[in-house]
Amino acid sequence: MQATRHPTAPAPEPHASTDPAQSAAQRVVKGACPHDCPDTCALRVTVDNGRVVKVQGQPDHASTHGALCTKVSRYPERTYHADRVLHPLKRVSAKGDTPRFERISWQQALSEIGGRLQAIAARNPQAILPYSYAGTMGLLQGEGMAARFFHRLGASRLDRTICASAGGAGLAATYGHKVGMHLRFFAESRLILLWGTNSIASNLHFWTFANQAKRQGAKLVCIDPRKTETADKCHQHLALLPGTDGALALGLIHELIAHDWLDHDYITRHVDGWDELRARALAWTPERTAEECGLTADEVRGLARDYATTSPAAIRLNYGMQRVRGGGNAVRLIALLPCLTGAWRHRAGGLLLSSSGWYAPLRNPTLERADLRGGRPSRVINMSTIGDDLLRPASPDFGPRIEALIVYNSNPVAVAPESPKVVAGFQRSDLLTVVLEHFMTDTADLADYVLPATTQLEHLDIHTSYGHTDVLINEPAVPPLGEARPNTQIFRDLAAAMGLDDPALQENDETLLRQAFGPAVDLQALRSQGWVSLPLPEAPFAQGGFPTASGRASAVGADYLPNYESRRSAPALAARYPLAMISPPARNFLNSSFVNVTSLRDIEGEQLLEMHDSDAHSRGLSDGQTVRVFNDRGSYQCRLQVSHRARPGVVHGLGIWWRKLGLDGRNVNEVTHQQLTDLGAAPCFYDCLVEVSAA
Ligand SMILES: Nc1nc2c(c(=O)[nH]1)N[C@H]1C(S)=C(S)[C@@H](COP(=O)(O)OP(=O)(O)OC[C@H]3O[C@@H](n4cnc5c(=O)[nH]c(N)nc54)[C@H](O)[C@@H]3O)O[C@H]1N2
Ligand SMILES: Nc1nc2c(c(=O)[nH]1)N[C@H]1C(S)=C(S)[C@@H](COP(=O)(O)OP(=O)(O)OC[C@H]3O[C@@H](n4cnc5c(=O)[nH]c(N)nc54)[C@H](O)[C@@H]3O)O[C@H]1N2
Ligand SMILES: [Mo]
Repeated sequence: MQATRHPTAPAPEPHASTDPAQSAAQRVVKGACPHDCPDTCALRVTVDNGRVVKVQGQPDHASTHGALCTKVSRYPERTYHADRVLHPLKRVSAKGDTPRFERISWQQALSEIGGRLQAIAARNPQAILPYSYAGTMGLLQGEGMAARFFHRLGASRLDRTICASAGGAGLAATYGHKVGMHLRFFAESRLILLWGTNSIASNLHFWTFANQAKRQGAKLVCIDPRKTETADKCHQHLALLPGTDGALALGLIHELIAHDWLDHDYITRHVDGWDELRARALAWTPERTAEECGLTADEVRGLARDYATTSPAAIRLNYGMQRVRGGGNAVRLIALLPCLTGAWRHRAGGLLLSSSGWYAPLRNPTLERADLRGGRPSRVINMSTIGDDLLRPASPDFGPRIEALIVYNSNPVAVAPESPKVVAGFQRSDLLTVVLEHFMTDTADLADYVLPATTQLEHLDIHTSYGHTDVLINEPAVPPLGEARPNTQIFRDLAAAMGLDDPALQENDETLLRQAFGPAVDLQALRSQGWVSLPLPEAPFAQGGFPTASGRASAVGADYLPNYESRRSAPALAARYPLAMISPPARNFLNSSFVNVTSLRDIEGEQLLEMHDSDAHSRGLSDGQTVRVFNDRGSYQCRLQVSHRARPGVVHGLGIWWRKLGLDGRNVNEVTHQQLTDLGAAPCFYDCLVEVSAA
């Protein structure tokens, strides 16, 4: 299988265009949005006299469709921001104190860091830990060279669970991989369930297709505790309680059975474990389901009827619903719905949570060179429990204490759960922390060394997506600013400084680019058009053929698990902290990225807590007042917004602010916990009880 230019795609633009409307000094460069978002847009970057003046969406890339979100259209503002870190920095103040750094040369930075890492590695390389996530989703500037470096060192490995591993594991347990419907066929659906997704804020280019279906008469139903801007635009909004999605799915299955709305032929041929699931679902009457989910029995019945009797019916599931104890199983139960009704028979029916598994057969598994580890043992640290793990002493179970942390593409001090422990860990004076960054984030503030990294406009990369199925190229538009270097280069330089002489640690970005997919992607087509599409069937599971060992979808063991922290599972805790808190993305930030871009922060205003009028009233709180949000783990202050977007009993701490830009130097993760989900060992950000009082 080879990914090539789509046969119906327009003729490619030349590599650097010579649009007559542009001045002689202007060039247009093909890029890809690097951010952690399902849309992975194709970018058209305009460079004038060596400076990027405009970033736009490529008009002929199907899902980008010439449009960018507000954030990424401001990308030049981020790249040329006055606060960019453009030189290596070394800490000169103690870790609990106001952070102060001095500028040093690359040579000094590399030799000091290299020397300290060598000393630790000589005792036990597993005391060294990489910490990274999806600050860039590029295959090169992500783990491309970093993984080689850490494998060669024999460092601890990081389990990258912070976002999607519960849902990913749920999807893999059900379908065999992270695969689903094609984005474009949502436009032909007659019913779309937008389940745990605020598409208009965080998956805008999906919304275009949903909106097209809506204009052609489709019904749109939003299933989300919060009345989001997406819910405003759907025909119906079901505001269930956080973490009860698995119960809702079982209640729907109950109705499919009761009315015999099942596709028995599809189930017999393509589903394992149906009898067992059927028995479990029969206990979930509409009344019991409604009671668990905080809905009415008629809402449950109506949803089941709509879903079973409208064809084609599609589900856009997103990761918002799996950040709870039972998140993995909830994904399993929801992913089974289109198998029970046979919705998969149609190309506009089925489900999409992630499309990333479609790339797996084409990816070159050796890009990251796990062989460089050479059979040495590898301890695995879960990134979601970094708070606890940084504070853990050496022990036979745990292994060596973490002595060095190298952070890139992530801002754990702001985004990891239970910040009081994360901060205490990063403040350890005996911990060596090196942070590769664009800005002085909360994490960089606690570093020993900060190394200036390039942004997407300054480096080469190649991208996959978890919302569509194209491969994109990102050509550098301008040379690195100041003394910034690509992540790949920083790891090559560190390897050289440490005398690690394996040639794989010196391969350049062009070589890595060729290796990322090998012959499976036509690089010439990729570079001339900017993207290539994977050749995939339109209705992937019309005749079954799931990428499981048996080729059948699996219902074996899928069940509902209530939250760790809820009225039902923890009544004593709920008596003290009666409000369920979720902390979904703010529209104009991307996780904690863009919080320092003034024009975007001005739109968001300040850190907000949305609360229903009745909850505010019973606490004597009023709109606009400063409040303290707290539980046994910690507290933070923010501005109260009495809002119709909140249902009674649920509050929304919109994320993810830089701590230092919060009212009291803290953010929402001060109160979240480090317990892990049922599948995939992910954090439970939206499984969290709090109380709120006047500050
Ligand atoms: N603008 C913007 N876009 C983003 C991001 C961002 O921070 N800002 N983040 C990016 C990232 S990292 C990711 S992983 C993706 C997807 O990121 P997601 O976290 O899936 O983001 P949303 O699509 O906003 O979905 C969250 C929605 O789920 C709802 N929700 C919370 N708890 C529950 C629950 O228990 N059940 C149900 N049914 N719904 C629940 C929230 O109210 C919210 O509206 O988006 C990406 N896109
Ligand atoms: N309470 C709560 N917490 C959450 C969530 C939530 O919904 N609620 N969402 C969770 C989710 S879904 C996710 S994905 C995580 C996200 O957490 P992270 O992956 O840490 O994402 P960001 O906060 O955007 O931080 C990414 C950092 O990478 C840097 N960066 C970007 N590109 C590059 C590059 O090329 N080189 C280098 N060296 N650095 C780069 C950026 O400047 C930025 O500071 O947060 C999680 N935390
Ligand atoms: Mo995420």
